[in-house]
Amino acid sequence: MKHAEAMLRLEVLPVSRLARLTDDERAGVLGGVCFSHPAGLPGIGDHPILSVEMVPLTGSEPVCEIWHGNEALQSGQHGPVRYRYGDTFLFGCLSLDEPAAATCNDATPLQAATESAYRAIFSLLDAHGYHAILRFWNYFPAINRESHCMERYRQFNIGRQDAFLAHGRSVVDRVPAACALGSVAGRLHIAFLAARADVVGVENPRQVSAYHYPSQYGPRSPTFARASLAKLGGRDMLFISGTASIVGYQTLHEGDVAAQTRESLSNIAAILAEANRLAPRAGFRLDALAYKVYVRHPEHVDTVRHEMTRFIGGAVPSVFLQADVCRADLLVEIEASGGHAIQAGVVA
Ligand code: 3EB
Repeated sequence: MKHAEAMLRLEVLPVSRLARLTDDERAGVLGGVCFSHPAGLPGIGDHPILSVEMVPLTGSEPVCEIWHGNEALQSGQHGPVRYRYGDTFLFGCLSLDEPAAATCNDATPLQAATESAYRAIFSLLDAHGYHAILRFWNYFPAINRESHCMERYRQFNIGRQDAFLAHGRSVVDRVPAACALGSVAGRLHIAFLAARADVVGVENPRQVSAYHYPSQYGPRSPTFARASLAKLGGRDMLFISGTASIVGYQTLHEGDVAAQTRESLSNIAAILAEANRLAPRAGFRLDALAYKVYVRHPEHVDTVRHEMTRFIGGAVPSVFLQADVCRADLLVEIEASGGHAIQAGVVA
């Protein structure tokens, strides 16, 4: 098979190491996301590296998640989207301001920015034939705040879904994995990883699919799958969406961060079991994933880390960040990926 050898490697490193990558290492970088507040990070060449205003909760330095490929890579720009790609993978990112205010009858600034961001991404991916989206990462400030008559996360969901519909994409079943978190400040930031590969959505039997959430959570349901499972020349990769203490469609364990952490991990375990059922040879394991953990209150980080280590049965590569989670009653959200190489310079 032509692309049988295509590989991804996730490297977690402090931002100071980013500037010290060798030329060879740089050439192999697809892109990545750095988390720091205040913002202001060194880029590397024209690579799509997103800079998100979030405070890392481990170590004293801003932290970056860098995706490396093993193919010959090129960079490009499509409207506001910066991207880098090889034969198999494409990583891209963009940061948009929210345009001037609107009335309650118009698209809100965040909704409009979200829709135009997703339209730009879909037009890039359609033009270049990267038909499988492995993962979206969505970050914007004040996610739980009400403005223009609606919570901002709900505004985001309308803009996102409208872009899917405008590009003739399904908003149920065949949707990508994602997360949506509240940053400290700044613009709407979106990063994504796409591929020329077969990808299927994975749902969690313990949870109602997010795209079927009832309207009490907003006029449009969120457009994401619980995970994306990608088949890449015999190698399977799994991208697990942000996962929280939700069973059915309701939040459980309000006010109890330890119980919320355990419930989130039970959900991840259920998604993993579902992925292993769909890809029996993959053998995904909880203790072989890379995790990113969003904690609403910094003082909860030790509790969350302790519960994770206990549940998983040992320390695992994890990035801990302070972030607002998209329901006001959620204290923690955990995402994970596996099946690719993992190199963690910063391990919790
Ligand atoms: C949830 O399960 C928690 O809107 O893209 C998790 C992952 C959540 C992705 C998104 C939201 C999103 O509903 C929140």
